[in-house]
Amino acid sequence: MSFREAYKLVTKQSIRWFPGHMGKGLKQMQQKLRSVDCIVEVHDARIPFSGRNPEFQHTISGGAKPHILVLNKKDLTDIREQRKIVKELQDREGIQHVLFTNSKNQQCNGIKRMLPLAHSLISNSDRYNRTGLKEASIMIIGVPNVGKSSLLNVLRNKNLRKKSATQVGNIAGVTRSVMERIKISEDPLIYMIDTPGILEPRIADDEMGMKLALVGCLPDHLVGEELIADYLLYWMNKNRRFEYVKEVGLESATDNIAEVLVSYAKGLGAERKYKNLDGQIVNIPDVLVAARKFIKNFRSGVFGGINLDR
Ligand SMILES: Nc1nc2c(ncn2[C@@H]2O[C@H](COP(=O)(O)OP(=O)(O)O)[C@@H](O)[C@H]2O)c(=O)[nH]1
Ligand SMILES: [Mg+2]
Repeated sequence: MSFREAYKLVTKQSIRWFPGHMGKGLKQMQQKLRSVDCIVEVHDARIPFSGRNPEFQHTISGGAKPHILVLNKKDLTDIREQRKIVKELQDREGIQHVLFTNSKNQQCNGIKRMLPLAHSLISNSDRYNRTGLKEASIMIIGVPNVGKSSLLNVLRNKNLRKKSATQVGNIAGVTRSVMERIKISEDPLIYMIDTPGILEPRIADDEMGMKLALVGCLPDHLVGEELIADYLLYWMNKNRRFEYVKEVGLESATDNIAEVLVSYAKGLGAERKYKNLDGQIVNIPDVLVAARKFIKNFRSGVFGGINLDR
């Protein structure tokens, strides 16, 4: 059986999403940058090599500030690849400090290491020593929905034992403006600034755009659930990940998303009413419900740990 080897979109419209608040957010971030001592860039660990906003590279980490790349949602990935990914990021992109985290787990090793690492990088940085400041600010940046606010909350709860302070949401784009500093450590005194997720205004690469969509960095309804499901199917087939076949009630793998969704909808008992050409109302499989469930399975790890960049 052969499957698609590359993924091409008919129109790129679906992966273009740069609402006004993103441009505004980026400006606010640049303004606050002067008073920031360290940048924590959060990204989704399921796409370790793609989808980061190049704008961050140029305008934000461009100044010689300490930078930590946090690959969050590690609970949804194949953890055996962590070491290799860290090495590749170091070798290929010169990123010195990479941590894997699961912001839903207070005991997570990466979370435990984050503040000590940030603090040691800050203490050794020029700016900090020059100004003689006794407090440090960390700005947390990244594309939408990668877990920036969740991380901030877990650090805050862990170190200061207070209730959550910054809003978390499973819809891309919950945090819309650059927030005030939030204290995350008393001694040493460290503040963190949450920011809205910011995407590249023009995602040129179809696959990169679809990977971002699949992990939830773009709103599903804008991209289209059936298109996201189709990309997921393409990716699983190409990588010989056939866990889905049984789940959707098929006998064997297929590269045809309609076949997958119709079979799945039937299995789920999902139907919708449809008026056929004779004007009769008939029940047909609800493929949208099936597409949503198919994507949800992937996102909750039902199809196993995943690295979309492999
Ligand atoms: N499985 C998993 N989900 C996470 C993790 N971190 C955040 N999330 C979820 O991802 C979604 C986006 O989180 P949020 O903190 O609002 O992301 P932000 O837009 O980057 O601030 C929420 O539904 C979180 O519950 C993680 O480490 N693992
Ligand atoms: Mg947020």
